[in-house]
Amino acid sequence: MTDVKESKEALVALVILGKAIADLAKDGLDLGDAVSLGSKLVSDEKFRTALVEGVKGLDKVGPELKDLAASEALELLGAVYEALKA
Ligand SMILES: [Ca+2]
Ligand SMILES: [Ca+2]
Repeated sequence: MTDVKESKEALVALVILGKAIADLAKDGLDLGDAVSLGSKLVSDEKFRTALVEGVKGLDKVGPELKDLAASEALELLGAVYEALKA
């Protein structure tokens, strides 16, 4: 019996990272954006924690998704939606 904790954290981290990069890329990507992302990692604890949690336990994502129940799929979708909205 597994849950979807690690899958959820990994998905949320992807969404958060994607959003941050999309934001930086709005005016084109340059070296300054890499610096901005680095300083966001240092200064934004929530951002950093989300990414760290997303990477931790990545090995459990496969098994979690293997026996994904419908309710768990919904839970993942909900988490992605919340992360997109935030
Ligand atoms: Ca930019
Ligand atoms: Ca995790």
